[in-house]
Order: sequence, then structure tokens, then C-alpha cells
Amino acid sequence: MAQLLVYSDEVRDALKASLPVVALESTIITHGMPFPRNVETARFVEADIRSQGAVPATIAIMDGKIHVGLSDADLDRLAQAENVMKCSRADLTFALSTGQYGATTVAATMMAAHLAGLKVFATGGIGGVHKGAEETFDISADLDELGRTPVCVVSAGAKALLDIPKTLEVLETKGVPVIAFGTDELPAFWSRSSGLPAPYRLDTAAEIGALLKMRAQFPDHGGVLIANPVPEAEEIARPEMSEFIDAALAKADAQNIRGKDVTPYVLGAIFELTEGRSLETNIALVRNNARLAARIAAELV
Ligand code: PSU
Ligand code: MN
Repeated sequence: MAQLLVYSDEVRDALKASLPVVALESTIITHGMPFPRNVETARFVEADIRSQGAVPATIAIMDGKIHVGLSDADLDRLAQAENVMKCSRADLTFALSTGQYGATTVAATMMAAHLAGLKVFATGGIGGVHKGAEETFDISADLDELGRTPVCVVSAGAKALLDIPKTLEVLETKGVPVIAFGTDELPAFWSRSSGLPAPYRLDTAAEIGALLKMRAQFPDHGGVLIANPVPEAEEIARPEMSEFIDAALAKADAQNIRGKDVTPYVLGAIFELTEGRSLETNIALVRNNARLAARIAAELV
């Protein structure tokens, strides 16, 4: 297994010196945002993590290896490459054994982070139970991974295009603590409000660190989900956002988009409908999550 992992010098040195390290996914770069804002954002996010005294480890599949920490050149290559595989748990070994280029989702990034000994991971929004899942059975592998892999995922909640009440139910069934940061309400990605109370609330990185240390004492403990609301100045409020989401979902349905193409397609449609505003919000929330993740990682070293 160790031979499958390729660390950047910066990440290897940080792990040796027991410095805080934050894992980052790559699907958000290849399938979540358009070029060149995707690579620009990836660089901002890495700088945000460094500004809090931690080291970023962006994870991607290249040349049959799991790369933990990418060089500037690798980030560029990934952001511009075409036909990059979107790799969740089910896709990871295929990408590795065939030597294909792969971007890791929340699920696959958690797997890689755990193999690499990283405990904290920052992203935008997790995948979850899609609306209409009672017909399509479309439930993201992110939820299963949160149930089994001991990594703390710092998000802005589940992407609001999902069925958030059902997503919360599945997380509870899988034994995943869901903790809103500094708010009583579960945030909904582009919006600070979902209309649903959060299962738990914590207000400081130190309190989250204490929870993670407590959880680590249990054998076979899985992940923890932190839901950090987007800063107020950058949010798109829920009433406005739900109209965009409904229109984008209707478009996806009319185009018969299914399976792993749904999330990238709907994100793209929302980008167009909001004339780019959704992207600005997405960038702000990822950066906000990265800073919090760095502070949480610092509590664990
Ligand atoms: N959050 C974003 N943009 C994204 C994603 C999340 O802001 O592109 C990606 C993540 O990688 C997440 C994936 O794991 O979408 C979920 O896809 P699916 O619903 O197909 O499991
Ligand atoms: Mn799916």
C-alpha cells in the first residue's frame, strides 16, 4: 500500500515534523469549477491553509499512484486536462490499475487521506441523497465513506441540490456526528440556512478537536462531518437559491442526466442560471472551510 502513495516534499516533511496537514479533494477542481477559476481557487485554498500554519495536501490519481500533495505544475495539468475520471470509492482501483488520470471525490479523498495518516480534510459540500432517490437509488458514496473512514470532513453542509433531510437521516444511520460550526441551523452550501436544525453545534476549533480526540478512542470509528456556513457577505439566500436549484434540476431531468454526471451537470447549470454568482459563493465557502480545517488540524498535533 505504501508504494501506492507519492507524497510531495512539503507534505512528507510536515508529517515527519508532526505539523498540521489538511487534505484537499480534486474533483472540485476538475468537475466542480470551470478553468481557470478552478486552479486559481485551488491555489487560494492552499494559501489559506498555509496562512493558518498548516500544510495543504491536494490528492489526485496520476500514473497509477495516489498523489498526496501536488506541485504547482501538477495542479495546472490537472485543472486543464480533459477526460479526467471522477473517482469515488468504486472508481479508485480502476483509475490506479489502468494508469488513468483521476480526480478524487470526498469519498476517495477520505480513503487516501486515511492511508496517508491525515485526519482533517476540507471541501465545499459533500455528496448525499439526491432528490428522487426513492426512484433512482442515487445516494453518494460520500455518506458510506463518512460512516467507515476516520477523517474529519469540513464542509459547508451537503450541496443544496440534494435532499437534505434524507441526507441527514442516512448520516445518522451510519453513525456520523454532524456538527454545525457557530450556528444552530444546518447550513446549505450556497445559503447559510437550510431550515433544518443541526444535530449538534460547536463554536471553536478546540471544541471540535476535543470531540475528534474522544471519537478516536473508539475502535472502528468513522468520520465526522463539520458544516461551516458560508460567510454572510457571500451567501445566496435560500429563497433565491431554491429557484435556481429547481430550474437546474429540471434541466438535468429534461436532458436525462444520470448517475455520477448529475452533480457536475447541475453545478454547471446553476453557474449559468446565477450568471456566475454561484461560483463566487462556492469559492468563498471552500476557502472558509480550508481555514477552519487548518485550525482543527492544529488541535490534533
Ligand atoms: N462540492 C463542490 N463541488 C464538487 C463536489 C463537491 O463544491 O464538485 C464533488 C465532491 O467531490 C463530491 C462529489 O464528493 O461532488 C459528489 O458526487 P456524487 O454525488 O456523484 O457522489
Ligand atoms: Mn450518485
